[in-house]
Amino acid sequence: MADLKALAEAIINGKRDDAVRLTQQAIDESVAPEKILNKGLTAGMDVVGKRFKNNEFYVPEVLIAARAMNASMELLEPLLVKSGAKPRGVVVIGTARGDLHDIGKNLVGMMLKGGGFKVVDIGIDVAPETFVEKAKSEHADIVAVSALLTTTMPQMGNVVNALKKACVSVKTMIGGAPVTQEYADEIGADGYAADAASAVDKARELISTRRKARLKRGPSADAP
Ligand code: B12
Repeated sequence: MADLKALAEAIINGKRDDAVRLTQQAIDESVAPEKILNKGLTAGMDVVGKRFKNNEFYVPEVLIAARAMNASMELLEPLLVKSGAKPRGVVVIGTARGDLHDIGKNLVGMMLKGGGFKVVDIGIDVAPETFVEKAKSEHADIVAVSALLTTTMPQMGNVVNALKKACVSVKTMIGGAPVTQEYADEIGADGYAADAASAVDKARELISTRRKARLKRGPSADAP
């Protein structure tokens, strides 16, 4: 019988082959793809996130877990699309203009994917206009920007301003080693998180605020 707890454990321990086998087994037994995602992959990645936050896991363990998660996702993704299951939200993520650092961004992207988000990674050295274009074309709920250099941090403010100027209704989230909550407040970003696990919590919080605001204003109030 399909064992989603064992699948979550396989993700936590980064056992890619076991994760793939258990995912396939659940699919073969007609377990709903959404259930496999939530009770297997996301449940596992949530534990990975908590351990990372508590310094029980480091970058390599997270990357290995994310690799197992990605392998399972490859089997699950077409079924999720077919079943019409909606992701928790769409996140467009990139590294600020002039900045080539992407290890942290990639980790955040992987954790968000594990957290049930559709993640559109637009790479490094991304111009504010590209963030705007992609936010529009992907119907993003959140635009996430990473910066590792003090010299590229102001580019995050440029992204926030460019989105406002283009009237794109989207939440913004920033992060990277030199970034702080104070800086996020200063540039008017909606959220900041210090690490990849907290980024998932923050993204969930932003999505829920966004949904509540939408309900208050009515369904057609803020189409992207
Ligand atoms: C690896 C590295 C590089 C690699 C990057 C490879 C790659 N593919 O990313 C290379 C060699 C290319 C590089 C180049 C440079 N680097 Co460099 N680099 C680093 C280093 C050692 C590690 C960064 C890293 O990957 N950390 C691990 C990840 C997991 O952590 P993280 O990025 O902080 O991400 C976490 C959080 O911040 C957060 N997060 C990250 N992004 C986001 C986004 C969102 C939305 C959210 C919510 C959260 C979030 O979650 C992540 C996971 O928990 C740091 C030193 C350090 N200890 O930070 C220097 C460092 C960042 N680099 C530095 C410098 C100066 C440079 C160069 C200018 C060097 C040079 N003279 O050429 C160039 C700049 C190139 C450019 N234009 O970007 C300085 C920056 C100083 C400053 N304050 O501005 C640092 C701090 C080193 C130092 N002490 O001087 N670098």
